[in-house]
Amino acid sequence: MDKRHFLGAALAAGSLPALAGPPPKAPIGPALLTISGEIRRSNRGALDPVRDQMMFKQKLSFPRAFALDFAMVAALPARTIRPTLEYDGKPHALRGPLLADVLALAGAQPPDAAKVVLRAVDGYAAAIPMAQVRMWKMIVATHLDGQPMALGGLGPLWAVYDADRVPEMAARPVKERFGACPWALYHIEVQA
Ligand SMILES: Nc1nc2c(c(=O)[nH]1)N[C@H]1C(S)=C(S)[C@@H](COP(=O)(O)O)O[C@H]1N2
Ligand SMILES: [Mo]
Repeated sequence: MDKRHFLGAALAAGSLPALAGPPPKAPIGPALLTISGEIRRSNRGALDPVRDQMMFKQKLSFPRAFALDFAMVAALPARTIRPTLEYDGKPHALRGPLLADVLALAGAQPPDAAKVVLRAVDGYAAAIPMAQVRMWKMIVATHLDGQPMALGGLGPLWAVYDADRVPEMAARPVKERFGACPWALYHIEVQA
């Protein structure tokens, strides 16, 4: 086996030191979040224009991706934030893993200058620099006030942050704080 083949095999098995741990598992439940782009681990192949209708219609394309079901997101260490939401002007508890940790599961540790495109099922998308993802400690929320969030509501996954605790955002009117926060998040593209 030459060096390149060895590296390929090691990557496929997830056995490089930086990617230590068991090889990536495919989701058991329906995939709720698909991560593509600059990732080093994958558990599914290329976008399939037949089976991946919505992603196809939204003009996504990838040679491979990392897909997560709800359990995979919920299994990551979670934190709780309490931002004031614009929909009722009241603070709410939002719980979920750090977005950066979700990306790390796909073997993505993008530099601060790289952008991630957070895409929602209604086509809303926000391109956010990783520096901001880290500074704002953005999470992928799985629960609102202790309950899972409906598809058709704000869920099942919502990329969100604690706007009240980020001074430059807390200074803005509440309606201008969440442009970077797609609810019904279902796809993340990690750009170079
Ligand atoms: N899925 C989804 N998330 C979204 C939006 C949207 O249209 N769809 N709008 C964004 C914007 S621009 C803001 S200011 C807040 C609130 O948007 P809304 O007032 O349209 O709900 O949610 C953000 N997240
Ligand atoms: Mo907005």
